[in-house]
Amino acid sequence: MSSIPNWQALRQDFPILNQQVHGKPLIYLDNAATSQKPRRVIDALVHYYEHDNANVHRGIHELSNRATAGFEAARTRTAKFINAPSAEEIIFTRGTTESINLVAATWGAKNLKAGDVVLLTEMEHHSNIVPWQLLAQRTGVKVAYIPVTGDDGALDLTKLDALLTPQVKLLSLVHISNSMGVLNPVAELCARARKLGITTLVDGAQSAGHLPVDVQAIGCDFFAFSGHKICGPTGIGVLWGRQEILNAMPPYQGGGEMILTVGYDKTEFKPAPHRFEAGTPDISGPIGLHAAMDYLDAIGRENIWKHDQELAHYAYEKLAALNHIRLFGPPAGSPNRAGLVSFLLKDVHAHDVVTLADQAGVALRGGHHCTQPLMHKLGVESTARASFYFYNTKAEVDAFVEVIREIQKFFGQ
Ligand code: 7TS
Repeated sequence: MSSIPNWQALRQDFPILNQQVHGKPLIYLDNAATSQKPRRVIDALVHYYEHDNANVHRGIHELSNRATAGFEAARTRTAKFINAPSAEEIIFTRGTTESINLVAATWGAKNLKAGDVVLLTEMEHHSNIVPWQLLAQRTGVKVAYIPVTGDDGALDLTKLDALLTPQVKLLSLVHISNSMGVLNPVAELCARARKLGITTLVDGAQSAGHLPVDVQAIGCDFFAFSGHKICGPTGIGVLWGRQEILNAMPPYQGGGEMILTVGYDKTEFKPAPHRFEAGTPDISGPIGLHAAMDYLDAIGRENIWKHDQELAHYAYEKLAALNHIRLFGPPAGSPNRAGLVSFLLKDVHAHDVVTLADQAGVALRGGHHCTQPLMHKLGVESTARASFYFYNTKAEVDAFVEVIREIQKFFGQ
């Protein structure tokens, strides 16, 4: 394990953190929406455009060779980042959303028929609900949900036996919930699904950059995540899938890069991953992502996980000590609480909390967090959310809770 990092010193790697917002030092607690980028990632992007920019996989000139080498090295690095058996199983996408849409549009269209069931959980992000609903409209597939028990965000696994009918062909679930901050037992659930011949997809948008991820240990068939939430650039994401599954899937989009031969009537496609990467890809994205992965793994994701959890437990405890507050997700001290805290103040809209916090320099998120069905189930419209990353400090949590206390006073509480 990497030695314990100097968290305070790491903040210096993030130029953006060193600024004032509305006259107050910025406290950035919206990391579940997107993370900030260290200098090393910014430099990798600048270096690529200043020295190596060319199109990939086609030129036989020096710059094209360099761009291709950088692009493909990022694929190899990504495989290592999630312990995938082969770089050929790594497909670059725009993000988690596109990764899941790709599976629905290709694997789903080929393997699912009317009456089959896609099993999700009630805490999924819209990006792991809507693609399946769209597929359901086209094919007659049904979508079912593992229930959430309540405000603590736990999955009601007592319902699992009844839900795992022979019609279930896919289990697709979130690793860490972006609105509840709960870490789900994905390995256990994938193992149960596997025994029944059910294909599995794990949405790792909130987990990939926050804890060590090993897709072989999880035992899933697909794993999706976004570069921008793990210190990488926006516009680049990853879909990992087992090679034999990927190579049996039809293409996603058609065009250049993904073909072996094209005739006027017939086209032969490349194997994975290129079959799924039509057209000129985002080239700087994987190169920036490569730098981000190196950066995170030098810190050690096991260290990041401990740090994130510590901040979340600390924030939860401090918020729980306030009156007139409703907290979501596992209580402080639970090993499955990840690095974010969702909450509601009595009689204060989450958007007001976020607006007032912004005036104090604190960046939060308020809303349904793209988990509208879960919000409805819990009987709320929205929550306020503080989401942490390794560059956040206990002093920032103290300042954030103080701001929440001031907001309560403002509303006469
Ligand atoms: N899945 C989860 C669990 C997420 O948290 C998000 C984004 C996505 C999928 C989609 O990722 P994208 O990169 O394709 O957009 N979550 C959030 C959030 O919590 N606030 O803003 C985006």
